[in-house]
Amino acid sequence: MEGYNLENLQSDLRIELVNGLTGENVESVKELMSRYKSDPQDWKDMEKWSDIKYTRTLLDKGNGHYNLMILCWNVGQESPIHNHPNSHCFMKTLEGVVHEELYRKPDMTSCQCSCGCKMEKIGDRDYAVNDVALITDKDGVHRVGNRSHVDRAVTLHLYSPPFTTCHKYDDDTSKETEVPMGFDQDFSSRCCSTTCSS
Ligand code: 2CO
Ligand code: FE2
Repeated sequence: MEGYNLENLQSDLRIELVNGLTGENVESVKELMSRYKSDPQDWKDMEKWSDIKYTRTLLDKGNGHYNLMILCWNVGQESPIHNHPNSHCFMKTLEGVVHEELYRKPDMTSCQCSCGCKMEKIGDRDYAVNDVALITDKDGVHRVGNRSHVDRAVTLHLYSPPFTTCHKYDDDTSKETEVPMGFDQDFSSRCCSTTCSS
């Protein structure tokens, strides 16, 4: 909607999630993320690009209830297969196209191979500008990446509740490893509306 910018979205998210995410407001958060139409002017100055891996820039700590962040995917960059422990992951494409591969969450007790079982892919799709995805560990675990050889991609993510580590999964053995989820930049102190206390 015209006139609805990233700051408006941030304020509405703070209000919607003032008491955190419940079964009741998952759809509302998704609708707010969809309502915002990507305008590079809103987020261009917060981009960070690396030749090594995609970068994570924190926008808002959501008063402890969620983390809102921008991820910058250079050409060909992708995540490992990973989960979002006990959290809802909302992802909106701001620029370019990101590809998601969805995998069944491994159940090591059902794997009969002593050296591990290959991860089982259960779906994949592209997310173009303004598309919004939602994933939880109940849906599976995923790999996200920018398959373009030419165009960069930028995505906006909301995780509620926030998490500081997740698990990554080896493609061939399904072996899981805990990994820290750090930030390359932190602009959360810019968040200064009356609805934000931290
Ligand atoms: N979960 C990954 C991260 O926060 C990005 S893939 O989309 O959820 O780094
Ligand atoms: Fe993810």
